[in-house]
Amino acid sequence: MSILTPRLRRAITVAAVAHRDHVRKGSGIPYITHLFSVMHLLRSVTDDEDVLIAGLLHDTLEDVPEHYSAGHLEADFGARVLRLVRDLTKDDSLPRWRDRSEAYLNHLEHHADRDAVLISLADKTHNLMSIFDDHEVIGERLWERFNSTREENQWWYAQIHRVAVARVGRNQLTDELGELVRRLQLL
Ligand SMILES: [Mn+2]
Repeated sequence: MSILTPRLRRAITVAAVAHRDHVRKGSGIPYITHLFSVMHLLRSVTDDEDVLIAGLLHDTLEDVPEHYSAGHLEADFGARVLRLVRDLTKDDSLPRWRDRSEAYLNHLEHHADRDAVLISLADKTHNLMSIFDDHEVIGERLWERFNSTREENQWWYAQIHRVAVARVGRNQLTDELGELVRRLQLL
């Protein structure tokens, strides 16, 4: 797909408005930068409009449900986009980081739509890129921002990579994440 379709334009606006008061952890830059990056990473592996839209909106239900609900998502973009975003929404009822992470991985490996796995792959690849960017600026203090340690993050990204390869096979994004995971082990 070479142009921004009307639905994709609408999703960009919705994402920018829904996340308007939301910044990236640590760097403080507007959250929309993450959503654009996820969309662009996704475009290296798919031109499916619903998947690109779900990529733009993947954090709405988890992070800004007060601005954009599941009902809005389905009314504006349809049941498939809603299902993809739901596949990527962590279970907030689990208090511990490790339990939430294991539940997410289990869902991704055994239940999530294959296209949701692609979105997760783009999401985690950009999150890990951001970790390296921030590490260059503030070094080891970076880990103080997370609810998880460096070792837990090393485990988390390695697991995401393993599950993604198992679900979708190797592609440009799994190769990119694999390389970043190797670098993370040395950080
Ligand atoms: Mn995200």
